[in-house]
Amino acid sequence: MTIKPLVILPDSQLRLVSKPVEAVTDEIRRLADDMLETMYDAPGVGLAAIQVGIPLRMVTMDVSKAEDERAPMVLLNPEVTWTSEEKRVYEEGCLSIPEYYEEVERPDRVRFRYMNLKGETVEQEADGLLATCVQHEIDHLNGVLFIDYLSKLKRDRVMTKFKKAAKREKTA
Ligand code: K1U
Ligand code: ZN
Repeated sequence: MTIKPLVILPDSQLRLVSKPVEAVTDEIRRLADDMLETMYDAPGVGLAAIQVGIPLRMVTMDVSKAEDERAPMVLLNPEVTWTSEEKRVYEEGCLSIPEYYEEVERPDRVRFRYMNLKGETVEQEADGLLATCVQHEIDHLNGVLFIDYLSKLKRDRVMTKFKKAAKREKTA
């Protein structure tokens, strides 16, 4: 298993629309292991493949609270199939936008469908952090970032900050 480098804002890869996973192969299983290891190391509760530079519709998540009881999830081609009318505000972060957190409003509950690593189709309902996280991760597959839900002023500020940081890194 390998910890992969994270793609960081303003990298344009984060705006790509990822391609479906066609079949569960050894390469996909290896990528799932690497993504889980990268997510736990960060640490984070979710990770989309594009955040490690792979434009495939693949997500890892673990929203379990106890550190000694991991509950890793690997979602291939996940889709939201239903959202509740009720909304919920959660302070979100993103491993591709380090140390920046803002409140985002999203549907409180969702139903989502995905293929697991056994090639089975799974449909499940989520609330709480799992509901927020799965929506955040599916957004990544479509090139959408949580800062897109903020005001233009906030989004411009964060973009400027990360563009400057990337420029400094280049000249260092
Ligand atoms: O996709 C990502 O960038 C991962 C992101 C997922 C997420 C977090 C919060 C709300 C929505 C989506 C993160 O994991 S950011 C880090 C984080 O939230 C966290 C880190 C350690 C422990 C608990 C949470
Ligand atoms: Zn993110």
